Amino acid sequence: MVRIFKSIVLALSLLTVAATAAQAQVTVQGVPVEYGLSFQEPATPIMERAVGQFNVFILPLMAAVTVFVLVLLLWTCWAFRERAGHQPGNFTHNTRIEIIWTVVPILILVVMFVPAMRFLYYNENGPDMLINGERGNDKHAELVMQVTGNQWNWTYEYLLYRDENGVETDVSGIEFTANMLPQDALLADTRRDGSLYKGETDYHVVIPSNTVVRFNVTASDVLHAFAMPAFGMKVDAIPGHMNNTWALVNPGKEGLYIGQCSEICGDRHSFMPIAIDALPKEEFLAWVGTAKGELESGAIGPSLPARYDNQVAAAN
Ligand SMILES: [Cu+2]
Repeated sequence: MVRIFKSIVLALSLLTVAATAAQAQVTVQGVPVEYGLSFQEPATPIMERAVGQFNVFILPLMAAVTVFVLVLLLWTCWAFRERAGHQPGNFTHNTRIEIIWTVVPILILVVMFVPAMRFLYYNENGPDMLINGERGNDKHAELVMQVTGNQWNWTYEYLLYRDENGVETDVSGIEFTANMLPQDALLADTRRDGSLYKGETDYHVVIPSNTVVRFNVTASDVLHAFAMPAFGMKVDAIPGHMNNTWALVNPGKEGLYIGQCSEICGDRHSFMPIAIDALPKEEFLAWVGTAKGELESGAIGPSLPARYDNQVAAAN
């Protein structure tokens, strides 16, 4: 009886371990896919809005206008053809139709302008305004970091982490430069997804999910652009100038995100990817502790979050 009970306990604990390991595996959330026609799955409220307003609303509106004009043109060519005995008219103005073709496009532009301006304002001021459409649910940036574009890699410096309760965690000293991982190194590293060649970097940026993160973006040499498609984020990195943007990765969207420099910046422009791990706050804080220690003891960059090692453990 005791033996049966013991084996049940053992089986249950093994299941729990397996479940925890599976839970902590690295999910590649945002990455370009072959033959992908649409946007990546949005991971932030900004991208949700961008897709909702521009891909779902304005794109069909534009398509409808284009089809309408094309059909009108083809129909006119056919219905008023000379062969059917039509003669050109000799009038030059028609007040009613001129009013219609001025007012209707203006109305269409207004319909497009209002959500576009609201979106731009949100994109600029989101964290200080409202998130997820709920007033009174204001969230302020908890993590602030500086991103510097260089020919041809990115330098990340963690500046401040203060959580929603005002509790500060020391992130000073977390500064590193992330380079694209060469293919042989990528394939040799069992913790990583070998298909992410030209997307994976040696060191990852780690940010907490469900948290507003502010990115101050600049460049050290020429123009670059810091872009992460699934976040709806693309900011010019300009030498001598500080731009900023923000991201809030929705809960449930934790994982690895791949972006790239989006400004032609020189001959290795296409080899400066951006790899961001968005992880639950506890995992982010655990990584901060480890990374700080590593960098202070002279490492070039921080090791990957614990999730990557769990993944290896789960695979074995
Ligand atoms: Cu660049």
